[in-house]
Amino acid sequence: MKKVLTGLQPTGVITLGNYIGAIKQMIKYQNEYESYLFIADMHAITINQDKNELRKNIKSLLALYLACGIDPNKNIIYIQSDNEYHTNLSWILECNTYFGELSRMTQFKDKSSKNENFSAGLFTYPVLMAADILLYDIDYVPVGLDQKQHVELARDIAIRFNKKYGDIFKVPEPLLTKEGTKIMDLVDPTKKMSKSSINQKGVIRLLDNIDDIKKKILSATTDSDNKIYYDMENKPGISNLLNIYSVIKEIPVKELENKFKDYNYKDFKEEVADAVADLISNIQEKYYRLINSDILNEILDKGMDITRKQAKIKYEKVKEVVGLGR
Ligand code: ATP
Ligand code: LTN
Repeated sequence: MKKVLTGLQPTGVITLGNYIGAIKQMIKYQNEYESYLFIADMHAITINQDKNELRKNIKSLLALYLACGIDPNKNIIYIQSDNEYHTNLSWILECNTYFGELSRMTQFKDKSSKNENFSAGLFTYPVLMAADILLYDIDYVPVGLDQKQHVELARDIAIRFNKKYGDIFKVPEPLLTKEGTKIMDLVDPTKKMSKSSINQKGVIRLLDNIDDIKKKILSATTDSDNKIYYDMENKPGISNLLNIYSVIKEIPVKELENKFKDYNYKDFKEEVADAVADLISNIQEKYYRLINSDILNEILDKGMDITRKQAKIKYEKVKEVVGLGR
């Protein structure tokens, strides 16, 4: 069976963008592929984290995975830092990655330009991501558009390593959905909706108050044309709302253009707001039932055991071909 893997960082409450770009895809794939879903806490500390917040976010992210519809019987779910082979392999891969390659990563350029004192971890972050993937012979990696370049780097690293040391790693492929590729900020629809965004009004988080969520959608930036059709370049606000509605309702954008052709913006936004509110209140109801339950630790223990065993085999193989140890 083909294998699929993705991870999200526990850097705050996840957004509608994360849900659509990563989690929703995994919900679909869990029925078709052997699925791995993890909490990328080692990636989270590439930028400064408050330790209590981080710990809280890790558990909260797990409960959100489940509340969104991730089935623990169909996914191997684990915390990245519970499995030391990720960072072990990452070091070996770093020694097979060029400084120039990492310098070209747009996320690094973006994030490092915002802060003078960025960590070395922020720079090597994509290599750890490659290790996350290459440890398990993964076929597909569902991500949003912002992570595509990192998955491509993982491919390059795998191909280069295989050339040098033999056929060790499976070469993974990124999986992107058309509509969900990039959900934009509601206030500035030319910018990605991001967990770490400062302006709260543009970002919908899965644990936001439902009335606030509706308000955010009703006041989303649009244009003065008052016609509803998809044109990301000239009508980014409306196109973004069409994308969101399309993914939630599973109706192609083309059909929606027809459905909404006689709507004004206010009525259209109300329909989008209701769809998002329905989805998220459902998730929240499940989340609050799960957050203090013992089942969370059981799931993580199981995921840790399974992935450690699998990762150890791959890591030992890598050590051997590289000539490390005895
Ligand atoms: P941060 O703001 O801390 O960088 P983020 O919101 O970008 O966080 P990540 O944890 O980096 O979230 O990403 C988790 C997953 O969600 C990744 O697969 C990423 O591609 C996807 N994703 C993030 N933002 C969006 C978005 N706006 N639209 C679609 N997918 C997204
Ligand atoms: N860098 C990713 C999270 C992440 C990931 C991965 C995604 C870490 N390792 C491996 C897919 C595969 C992010 O910030 N979204």
